[in-house]
Amino acid sequence: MPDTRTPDFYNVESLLSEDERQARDAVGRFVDERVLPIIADCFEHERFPSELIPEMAELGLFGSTLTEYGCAGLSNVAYGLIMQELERGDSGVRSFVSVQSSLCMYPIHTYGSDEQKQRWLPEMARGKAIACFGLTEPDGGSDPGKIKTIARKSGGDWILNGAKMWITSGSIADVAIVWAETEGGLRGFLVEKDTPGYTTRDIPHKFSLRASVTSELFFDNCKLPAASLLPKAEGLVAPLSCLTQARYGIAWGAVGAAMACYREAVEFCRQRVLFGSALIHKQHMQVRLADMLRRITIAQLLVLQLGRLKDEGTMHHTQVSLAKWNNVRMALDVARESRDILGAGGISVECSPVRHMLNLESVITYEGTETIHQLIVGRELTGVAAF
Ligand code: TGC
Ligand code: FAD
Repeated sequence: MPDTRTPDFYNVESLLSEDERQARDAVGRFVDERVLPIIADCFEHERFPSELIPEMAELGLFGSTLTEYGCAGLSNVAYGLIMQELERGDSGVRSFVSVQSSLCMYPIHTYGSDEQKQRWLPEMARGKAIACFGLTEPDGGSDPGKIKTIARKSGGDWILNGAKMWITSGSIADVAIVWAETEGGLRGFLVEKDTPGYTTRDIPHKFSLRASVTSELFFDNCKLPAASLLPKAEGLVAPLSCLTQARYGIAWGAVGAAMACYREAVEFCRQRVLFGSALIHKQHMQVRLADMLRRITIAQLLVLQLGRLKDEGTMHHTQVSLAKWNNVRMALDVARESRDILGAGGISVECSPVRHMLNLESVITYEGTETIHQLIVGRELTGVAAF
């Protein structure tokens, strides 16, 4: 049985349904048996473990909250727990599933034509087709209302020009969901990988999310058929609605990364004897561990209530911003604290906190930086946009 519960200081377990526990524990087993044994090596050698894709598909992890087209139709709380377990393994693995599910299958399901749904969703649910989401551009990601990628109408086709940067799964994707300005406003397009004029280039030498593929995308006069346009996605609200789905999963995922770091720190403190006693006997160490537990407990309760609101259909995207901000900041602080508690050994790739800490530097930046989420909440409470 995987230990998917430690820490659980407020008995969050008692608030979960049997289905939710089962979904979490199935993914917990997968993470323990298949991800954790290889992930340090993947991180060290900058390799995404693509061999795990078929097993992730078998577990129903792609598009798991969607209905039909081979998707599992799980609750949002179950989805959150899945994200928690995946990120207990590594943010890069969670990121892959987030992008495939929340940023790519969700917009096809929500904004796509029947043909687009039939063409892509079953293949994506089976992990046979991989997708990426291109919104961020080289000149800045925080203000997607000002993107420069352009799609121009040419007869019945579209001609796409521009570039995207920092795109998860970019070079391994069979299809890219690309957001571009048109005469009629911002629209989304499905760009298949063999489209002439579409090229990708991986971004090397990352010190973060090393077990994840991150790429640039280039569009040089790409001719796209009319059927590549997502017909129901009009304006900035469409990509932002996808971000809400992914940010929701990240808020849960961050809890998993923090749980992993906390556990490693507690275990180390039990074993390490200094000045005549194990570190758990030191007052200052107990305060540090207690403080980690406090932060994790608050984050666990925050996402559970967020998930319940999402499942009842009353969640607002500004509530997701507060959770993404709080939980990723919490996880980054807990990872850094755990790294320090492990002493010199804590800088080794063999210990997970330093890997989680470095990964979380990306997580706190992508899907809206911490500042952007603070400003989103600030706008909600004052009515004044201060971006
Ligand atoms: P704004 O006026 O706020 O919004 C325009 C319209 O959209 C609505 N809206 C949202 N709807 C759903 N979800 C959200 N999160 C929404 N945010 C806004 C809004 O109500 C409005 O609707 P309507 O009907 O009134 O038109 O637009 P703005 O230009 O002022 O936007 C401001 C801001 C800063 C909040 C927005 O631009 C923003 O969120 N920027 C951050 C960009 C970002 O997060 N990029 C992420 C790229 S993808 C990524 O990082 C993937 S990493 C994946 C991985 O590996 O896991
Ligand atoms: P900028 O927008 O240039 O921001 C720079 C700094 O200015 C930040 O500190 C920011 O907080 C601050 N700032 C911005 N606006 C304000 C303001 N109004 N007031 C004060 N400070 C401000 N994007 C995708 O589209 N798809 C992906 O799959 C994807 N995957 C990613 C994977 C990784 C590993 C990483 C690191 C990023 C990924 N991104 C992806 C991009 C990510 O969404 C952007 O990095 C993020 O939105 C921030 O954009 P930026 O890096 O251009 O920073």
